[in-house]
Amino acid sequence: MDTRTRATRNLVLVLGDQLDARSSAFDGFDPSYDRVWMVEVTEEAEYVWSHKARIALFLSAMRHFRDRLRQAGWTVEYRQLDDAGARGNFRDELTVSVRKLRPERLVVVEPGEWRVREALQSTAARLAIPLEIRPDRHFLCSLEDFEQHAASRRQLRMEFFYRQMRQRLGVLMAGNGPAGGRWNFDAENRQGFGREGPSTVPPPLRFTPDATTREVIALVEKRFAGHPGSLAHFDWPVTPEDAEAALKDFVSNRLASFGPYQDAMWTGQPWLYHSRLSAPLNLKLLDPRQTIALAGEAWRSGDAPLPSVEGFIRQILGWREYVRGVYWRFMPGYAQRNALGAQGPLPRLYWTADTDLNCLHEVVRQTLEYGYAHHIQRLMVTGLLAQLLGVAPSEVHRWYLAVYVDAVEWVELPNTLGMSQFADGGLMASKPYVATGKYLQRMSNYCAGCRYDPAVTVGGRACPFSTLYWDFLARHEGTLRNNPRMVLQVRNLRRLSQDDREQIASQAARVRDTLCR
Ligand code: FAD
Ligand code: DLZ
Ligand code: SF4
Repeated sequence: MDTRTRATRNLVLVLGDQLDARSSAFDGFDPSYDRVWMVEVTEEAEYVWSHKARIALFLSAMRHFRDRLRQAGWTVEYRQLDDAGARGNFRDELTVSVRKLRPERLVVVEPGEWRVREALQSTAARLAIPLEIRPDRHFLCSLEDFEQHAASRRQLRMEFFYRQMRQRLGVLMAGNGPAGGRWNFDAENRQGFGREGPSTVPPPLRFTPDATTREVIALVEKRFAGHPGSLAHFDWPVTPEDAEAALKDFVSNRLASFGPYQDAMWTGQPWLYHSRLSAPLNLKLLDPRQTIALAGEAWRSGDAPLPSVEGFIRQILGWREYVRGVYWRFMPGYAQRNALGAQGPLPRLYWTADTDLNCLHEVVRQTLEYGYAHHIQRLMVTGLLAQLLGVAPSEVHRWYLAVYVDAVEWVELPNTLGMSQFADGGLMASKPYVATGKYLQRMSNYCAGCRYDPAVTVGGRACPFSTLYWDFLARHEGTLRNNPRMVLQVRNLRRLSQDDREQIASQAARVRDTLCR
């Protein structure tokens, strides 16, 4: 760390997901009086057993950001994980720095995680130093605006929030109404690839590791050798320039087909028509405004059809902003929710991919290889199995926070606990996302390579998803029958004979035993 001790006015704390030189942290920054503080700490990699690629991405992007600030002549107090004397957590590093530098105050932008905000606030209080928390301008909806949106409603729904955001910001609008006359093109946007599979998909731009990234990769391989995942394919954007190039490449080459195939899955094709922009967005290397504007331009210039462009913008202007609002409105209690009372352990296969359920094997293998899976792989393969098995939501949450390169709690937790596990009882999703193996058969080629049959519910060939689906409905019938969006599914359950139900229950118990032992 820098050992100079001239008087410091503001010590500006920059966390690993706040790598934006235009952020409010730097409003009024005067390099003659103010310093930047960034620390690499093992606790953030170990608090959940993080994928090596997640650790490498954060550390590499942080080091690139540090170098950029230093090149601009700013003083950056930077702690590398491998420095002698590294303290390993935010509290101890901050304590040492405050005692050494004696700043007048600390400044930080709203952190991306409740736990981290608490740690900074309690440390500042203990050291009796003021901590100014500034709003995060990266997001299009401030926390106050979300509060206002939520306060006037009995029930929160993403769709209404999203429409309001489009109107407020004039995104894809034609006068007062939506461009194309519809707010939503979901009906067109749910296609599989059929038997032939996807035609040639333009591969995404790769970012070959530079010297800084290679150094970090070596450090992670050494320090976190026992952590899950591989670094062999590491090619993520780690600077704003990389991130912008990735955005342009996506908009030019894959956005046009994003809409129809956003829910489809195919063996050996991790990216398909997805953008891979979640990590650079979440690290704040990329601005959502620029992302939305470029996608909108592609529609206006005729380079991409409206359903694809709307489908993509909905994810960023809708879901991404909405989950952040939900997180901060309902934390810290949100993390404890468990509406369906699920208590089971997370099967070991989530860390190894060692399973004969082919869909699970493919998605977990891909996750370990790349630190990436697209939304439907997360929701309808790994998430669905955990929900049908009745795994404790807190365990599912810890896994998702650990294994994806884009994982920061404000976005991961509502997606996992709410959307995927229905543990918030319907705040995020109006019904549990549950399906039999037939859904996966329609949307992927996974079942073609599997020893199980999605059409079979009991017996040796029964697809565990199909067995567990009916078992889930039966176990939660009392709760689900009151949900208007589950009427059909509960009605179908009631068509099963008592004998069918008993066979399903005992097969489900065997599946649970096998997967969770
Ligand atoms: P694309 O499919 O190209 O989508 C474009 C962008 O939209 C993404 O980059 C992302 O910024 C945004 N987006 C899409 N869906 C969502 C969503 N549901 N919530 C918020 N933003 C969204 N996303 C994360 O960024 N971090 C997480 O830790 C995370 N955890 C998830 C856990 C579960 C259980 C589920 C079901 C989803 C999770 N998501 C998470 C949302 C989504 O799966 C990822 O954003 C997406 O797969 C990232 O890949 P992409 O950039 O290629 O996205
Ligand atoms: C995820 C992560 C990792 C692996 N390492 C660091 C780190 O060394 N230093 C840091 O400032 N942040 C890291 N992060 C991100 C944090 O876990 C957390 O998500 C953010 O601090 C929230 O704003
Ligand atoms: Fe997955 Fe069932 Fe299909 Fe096998 S048959 S891939 S377990 S959905």
